[in-house]
Amino acid sequence: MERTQVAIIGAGPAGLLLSQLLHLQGIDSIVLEKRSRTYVEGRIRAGVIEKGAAETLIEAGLGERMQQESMIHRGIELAFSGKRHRIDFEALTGGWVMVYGQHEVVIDMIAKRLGTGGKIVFGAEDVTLHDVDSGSPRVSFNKDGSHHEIACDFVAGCDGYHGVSRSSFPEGKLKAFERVYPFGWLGILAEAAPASEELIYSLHDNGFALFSMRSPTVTRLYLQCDPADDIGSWSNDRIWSELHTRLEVGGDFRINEGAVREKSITPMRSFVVEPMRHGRLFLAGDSAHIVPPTGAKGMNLAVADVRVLARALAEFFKSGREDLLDGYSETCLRRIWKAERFSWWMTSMLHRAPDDDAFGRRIQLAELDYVTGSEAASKSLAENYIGLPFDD
Ligand code: FAS
Ligand code: PHB
Repeated sequence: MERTQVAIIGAGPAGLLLSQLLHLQGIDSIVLEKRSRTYVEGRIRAGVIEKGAAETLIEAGLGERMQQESMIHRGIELAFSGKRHRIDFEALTGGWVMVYGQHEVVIDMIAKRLGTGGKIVFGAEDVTLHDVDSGSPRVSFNKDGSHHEIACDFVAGCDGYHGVSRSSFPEGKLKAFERVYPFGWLGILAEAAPASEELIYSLHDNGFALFSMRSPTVTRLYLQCDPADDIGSWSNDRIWSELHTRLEVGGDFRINEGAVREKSITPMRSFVVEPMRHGRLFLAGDSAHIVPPTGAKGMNLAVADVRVLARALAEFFKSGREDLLDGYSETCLRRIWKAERFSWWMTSMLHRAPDDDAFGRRIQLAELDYVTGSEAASKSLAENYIGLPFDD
């Protein structure tokens, strides 16, 4: 039976960053990923990295290409009632965010781990956790037809919302909090030069739209749609026509069209489980919490969890201290609920709910008018968007 100090389930941003942070502390880990390397590196997801998360990646030696190829954004725009309003992060907070594709971050992390002797098992099937409430947990998996077992001191469940780790908690141990939204996001990646230098969040009578980007030649765009929609019912012409309608407000702004490289519909939910630990099993990232992407918090929360977990594990292995491990769940949940609140608030303020009435519409517009007209309110949005200070 193979042995490691920390068995990490999942090679997403959470699992890979944890493996790197532990490596920098001289702690051994093995990452088990059910998908192939090509699949994991090609999965289009997040695009906005908080200032603190970007600095964490750079400090961990994962920021070289990111610093060369990413874009620093010092503000965003909110569009409603035919006008666009800029939220100036720099003037309000001195902060910024970084625009760099999540799959680029994952590519950099995998290259770094494998380039420094890290162990990542791709194609690990039927991952199963054993004895996580004992002092000697084990993880088993199948690969290429043979069965494997790993003995370890801890298991980190970084396997996302649909992973196996959360369901390894004993019945009744977990408390779940959930809000499912009556709309989804249709997202496209287009070979088109971004027509705006900053992101535009738009509330239009037809629904929400988001103008984002990946590079000087690639635009990332989202439309509010019915989560039950069949993607086949959305032709590229229909998508572009809706994007022009919902985003081209306030003067001479025109979005550029281009070849659609990727298009998908994502349902939207807010989800948190408590606690995030059972015995020697610790959840981090989407395995413990989901936010609707309107606040651009998902990947950033994964980074925040892993900072706390890596430090707690390092202190345990160095000095046997258990207090940081015991405080892991509580420390992370404080930040998670603030990010859940911000993401729910951005989502409620910027989407048309099927059941909203005329009164609700007026309140929504008044909220946007207040947020964009009050320094205090726009500063609150800005400080949440760029990322609140880390508690760890
Ligand atoms: P991940 O889901 O990324 O990784 C989990 C890994 O575990 C996967 O590779 C999976 O294959 C593997 N796995 C699952 N089950 C397993 C098993 N049984 N055995 C082994 N491996 C297993 N967040 C932002 O911050 N900003 C954004 O702009 C943003 N936009 C988004 C847009 C979309 C369309 C979506 C879907 C999400 C977006 N998010 C955004 C959120 C997203 O980035 C997630 O929060 C982020 O991927 C979470 O990272 P992980 O927790 O590492 O989980
Ligand atoms: C993205 O670029 O994919 C993106 C940006 C901001 C969001 C969500 C997604 O709020």
